[in-house]
Amino acid sequence: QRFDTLVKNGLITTAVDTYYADIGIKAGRIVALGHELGEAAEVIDAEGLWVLPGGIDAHCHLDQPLGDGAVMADGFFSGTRSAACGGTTTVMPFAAQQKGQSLRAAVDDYHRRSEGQAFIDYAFHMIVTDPTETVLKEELPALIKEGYSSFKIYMTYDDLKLNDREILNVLALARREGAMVMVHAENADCIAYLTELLTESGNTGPYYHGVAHSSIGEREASHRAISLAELVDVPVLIVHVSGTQTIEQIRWAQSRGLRVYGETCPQYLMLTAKDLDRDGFDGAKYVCSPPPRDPAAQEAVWQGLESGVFQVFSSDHAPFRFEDVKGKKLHGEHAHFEHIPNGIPGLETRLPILFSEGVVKERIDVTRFVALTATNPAKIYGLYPRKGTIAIGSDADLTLWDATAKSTIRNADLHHAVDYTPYEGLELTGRPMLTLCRGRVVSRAGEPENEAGYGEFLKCDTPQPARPRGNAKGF
Ligand code: DUC
Ligand code: ZN
Ligand code: ZN
Ligand code: ZN
Repeated sequence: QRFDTLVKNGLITTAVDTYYADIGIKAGRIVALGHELGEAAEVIDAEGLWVLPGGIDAHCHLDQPLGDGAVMADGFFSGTRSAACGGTTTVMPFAAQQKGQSLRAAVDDYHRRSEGQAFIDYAFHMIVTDPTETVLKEELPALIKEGYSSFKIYMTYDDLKLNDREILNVLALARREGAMVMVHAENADCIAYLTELLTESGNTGPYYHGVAHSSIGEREASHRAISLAELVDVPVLIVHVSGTQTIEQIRWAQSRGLRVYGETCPQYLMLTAKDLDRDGFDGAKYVCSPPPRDPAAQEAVWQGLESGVFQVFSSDHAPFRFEDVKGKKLHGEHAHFEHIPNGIPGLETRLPILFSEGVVKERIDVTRFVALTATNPAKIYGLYPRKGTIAIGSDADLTLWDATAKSTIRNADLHHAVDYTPYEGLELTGRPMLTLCRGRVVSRAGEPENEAGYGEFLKCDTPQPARPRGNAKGF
């Protein structure tokens, strides 16, 4: 037989096109696109369904060691299983260096944490918190060549942040070696100053987390990151952009021809500062950094998605349980907002929310949906064209959507290990009915159908924006 699997009669959608064709799969790869392709061992009828590239969640946190006693509820097993049920076929979590630790040790440790656990494929970003001589001269250049071609840096958090000189050093390194730098852009001193004022006046509930993490501090740090990257002449990506002011900075940079990229997340479309002010301690469920803002910010984020200011839409899944971590048992019933772990879950709900709220409600085109959730992250992080598109030679990572199916988000139906979802009760139209990773079914109608250990580690190539202009693979 010519194929292992044939996906027939579906409406294929890529970042640029929508067309009817059958997909022939052999040994986990797409080997034919067309009509009347021939015999297959297994035929999947996709009549009435949209066939999209499997999602790439290029920003999520799984089993990341943390300094402060908090633990992540999801490791690679539950995290990737949950992602698969939401139509995602590749995740990119972070191998985080602790200050004083070698970067190599952090990467090795992260391989131990992920080995044999994953349902779907995965690559690593690194987090660089301690850019010593050895890290800059030896470890980073070697690791980038070995397939870890992107890393995140922080401008805030005492145990993570780099100063401007350190940022310039790592940006220069990224330029020399061809890496993508992701920046958490918030001004640490602005946060510390506002936190002190709020604490003095007794304003320590979850709502004040959003006040302390001001959009002015986010905008200032974003502008600084853009300026430092311009000085060094290197591409940079601002992660988890929360709203209007940072979008203005990114748009300004892009209009000047700078290679500045932007990422946003479901929380900035669906939540506002009001959610942090919910009854009792429930606001803690919505604490993330940067925090959700206001309805005008939500509107600006939608506009940025459609107009191309944003290239990447990620979950920023940060799996902290409410009951024993989000401030309750860890720091008492009424923990200071400073002690509430920053981050919310979202691996499984990322694609369904953007599909329903974006595509079905006609705020973004379906081709833009594919670009934001699969194709662009693959290109920006060096996984394209193996991942992120439907083309001959690409991995058979596919997700088949019923664009009219109705459902309601219930945490009880999700497959992560977090004890809540910030989107409980949200009604959705459109859902992934069948998801394949390298030709193997990994989820069906929202339920997992694979085993831990199928997912492979992916080495990342040089990110496309970091390649010389005019290179054959283009962007
Ligand atoms: N940054 C992230 O990327 N995720 C969670 C919290 C944070 O500050
Ligand atoms: Zn961050
Ligand atoms: Zn994150
Ligand atoms: Zn289930």
